[in-house]
Amino acid sequence: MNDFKKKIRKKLIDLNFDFVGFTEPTVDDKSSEELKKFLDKNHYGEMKWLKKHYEKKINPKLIWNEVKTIIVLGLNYCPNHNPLYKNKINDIANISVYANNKDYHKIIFEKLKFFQKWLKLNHKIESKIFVDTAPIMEKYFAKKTGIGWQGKHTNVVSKKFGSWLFLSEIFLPIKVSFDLPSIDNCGTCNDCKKICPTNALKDDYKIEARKCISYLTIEYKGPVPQSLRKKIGNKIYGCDDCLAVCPWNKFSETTKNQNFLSTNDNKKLSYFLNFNKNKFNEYFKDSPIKRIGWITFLRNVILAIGNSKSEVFITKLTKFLDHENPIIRGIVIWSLNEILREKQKNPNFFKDIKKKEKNNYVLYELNTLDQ
Ligand code: B12
Ligand code: SF4
Ligand code: SF4
Repeated sequence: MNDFKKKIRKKLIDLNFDFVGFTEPTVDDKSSEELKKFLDKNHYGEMKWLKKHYEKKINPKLIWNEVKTIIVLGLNYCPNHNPLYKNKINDIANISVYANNKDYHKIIFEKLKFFQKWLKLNHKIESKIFVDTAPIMEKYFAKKTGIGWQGKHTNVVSKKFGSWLFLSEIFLPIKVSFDLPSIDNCGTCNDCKKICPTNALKDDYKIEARKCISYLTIEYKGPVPQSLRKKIGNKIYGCDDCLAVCPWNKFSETTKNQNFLSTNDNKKLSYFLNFNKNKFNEYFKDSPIKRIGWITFLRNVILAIGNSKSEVFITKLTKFLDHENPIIRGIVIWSLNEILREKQKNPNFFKDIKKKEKNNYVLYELNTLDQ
């Protein structure tokens, strides 16, 4: 390894990155084609930016013409427990591992900025830094550096860190010797595909994002498709099932970064139902959850409450029937019906609501109740 590469690696390891790899800024034909197929099938749903930036994705020079080397960084965020146990506790608000404390984008960005200044000051080299902030095929470049391989759940899996890695990149305008890619170690394992509640991983190494709970609870703002609601269970933000079941996690060690360890664990659904917009913004001010906004968060909480089938929520949910937002009224109707149907109570409950309701979508929810 040349001296300069050693210096860069040391600096980044000193900044507590767990992996530092170097690769060339080109995308091979196979991966460009696969991304194109994904887009042509509309598997991206409402994430229209994925389609819009296709050309940049397959050619990093369209992001920065000077780039000659991509440094890929991995940061271990392995939790101190396997999060799968949470799926079974109906009344808890199940938040995915990456969102249970500080926003990783901000934490990684600070480190990258520090490095960028150091590089300029000490070596007079300009650079560009990214953490999920540009149309870069982060997993593809990660795989090329040898950090791990793209598993059947489509995320990068490492022998050392399992599936718990955040990725980020630095673009350099100089060529530094490239590392070697690692090979696929999924073998005959299909655990991630089997566990996926919505069958979003039907085909090996491909995801139908529109069906993924992470997409439905984070990216998608509309009414969650009725056929997928029950499969979401108690998940109110993201999903980790396919990551958590991966057998390679057995070699991973709990993250040393306190900012990634959970501070939210096992809060009840009722805790969040008592929030309002201000409380939401205040409570999640440093968290990635803030990005989805109060209404989408409330939609998710109410949906999970429907899946809890717990009668204790009936009075509180009823108050949301007058909510100004139709998405909220629609999901309240569905959730109340799930709870009331379970208890075989009051089949006429929704008749009066139907008389008052004017919104077509909410009327659709009312007309499709199967009690
Ligand atoms: C859009 C997006 C999503 C979407 C789509 C998910 C996806 N798998 O792409 C949604 C909202 C569903 C999502 C969910 C999650 N995400 Co996300 N997401 C992204 C984002 C912004 C872009 C990814 C992208 O371009 N996807 C488009 C798909 C089509 O591309 P692809 O997976 O790279 O490759 C596909 C094709 O090209 C093709 N393909 C390519 N080569 C080959 C070769 C062969 C042989 C075949 C058959 C196919 C094939 O198949 C692949 C699957 O369709 C990246 C950040 C970034 N800039 O890269 C983070 C990123 C991928 N997400 C991340 C995380 C952590 C998550 C979640 C775990 C969050 C959570 N807990 O809820 C889940 C995991 C769900 C899952 N199983 O993927 C991390 C993953 C880190 C890692 N270790 O890999 C990233 C890299 C962010 C980061 N900086 O750390 N995410
Ligand atoms: S994150 Fe959940 S819903 Fe999405 S692919 Fe993985 S297991 Fe399926
Ligand atoms: S669970 Fe199995 S198939 Fe899925 S990524 Fe991990 S090793 Fe590969």
